[in-house]
Amino acid sequence: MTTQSGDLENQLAVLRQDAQQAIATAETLEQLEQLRIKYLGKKGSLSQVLGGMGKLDATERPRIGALANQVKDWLQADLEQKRTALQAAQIEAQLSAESLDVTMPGVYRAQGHAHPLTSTAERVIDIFVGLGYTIAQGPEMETDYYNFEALNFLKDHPARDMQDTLYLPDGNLLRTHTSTVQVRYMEANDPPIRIVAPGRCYRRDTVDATHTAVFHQVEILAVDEGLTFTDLKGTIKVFLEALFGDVAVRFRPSFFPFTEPSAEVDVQWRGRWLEIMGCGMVDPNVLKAVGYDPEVYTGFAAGLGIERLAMVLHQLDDIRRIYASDLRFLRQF
Ligand code: 2NM
Repeated sequence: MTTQSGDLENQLAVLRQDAQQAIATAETLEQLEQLRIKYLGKKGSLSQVLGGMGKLDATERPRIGALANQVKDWLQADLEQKRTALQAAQIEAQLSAESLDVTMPGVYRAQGHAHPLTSTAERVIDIFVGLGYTIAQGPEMETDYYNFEALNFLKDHPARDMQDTLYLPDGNLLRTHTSTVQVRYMEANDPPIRIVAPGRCYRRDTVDATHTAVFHQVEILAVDEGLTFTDLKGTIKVFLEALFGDVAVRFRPSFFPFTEPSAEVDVQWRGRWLEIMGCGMVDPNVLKAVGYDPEVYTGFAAGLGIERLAMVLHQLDDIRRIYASDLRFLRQF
């Protein structure tokens, strides 16, 4: 061994030790890359040591060359191992930084929902919309004509009494039913028609467990050639079964100024007969008033009170709860 080769061997040993130490303590992938460049790069330490090989005896070169390659392989292996370890640590750190504590209590957000009156009205409306009916609406302030006259109420009908109807100072009134909407719709449209008219109504009632001055109705109306009481009964049966499931339904003769014949409809619900709606064949006088020929067209109509229906469906005993805005009550729906 010459002095020069021994010197190179020494340099390689020192380089290896320095490099291995530095690689072992590198903390980031960037630092590791800097070390690769420093030791194994084109102008790195190993290249510099090998630069001295030119001065070696030809007999010594293979041995030193092989040793240098070995050092290079060791360092490359160390770099690779460290890179893998640092990458794993980086992923680990990222995962734990991004992890969610699924046991942490959530942020409470109050979740509102439809008022029982709204959801009850929507159930009724949806059933008729499903049967092909169109929703119709109209004003709450009405004239005597649309609320009574066109609907075949006689001039001295008790419903027109100041004690039953809320009149406005100008002679107009607050509608007592949504039949007003049906009259307006018939005036503006030719048969065949099928409409469902939901809306707020007013009556001059004393408030008690079953009455409020403001209440809500849904009324339906169909006018076409050849409609009969059988069509009315079938439609109501389909409607009530959609609402209550498989219930017994009965029709009792009744009277309304705007229908002839007229009937009250009862359902047997939780073992009792409950009056749930009114209905009838539209009176020819009503058809005449809107310009329909009663010799050509017949119609059927029905109406129900939403508050009353909500009370039946939810077993409420006092209509005033519906309007009390008591959250303890409303949250139950
Ligand atoms: C009811 C009961 C029976 C009704 C009648 C009409 C109209 F405009 F066609 F004449 N609309 N709604 C009617 C019929 C309403 O509610 C208890």
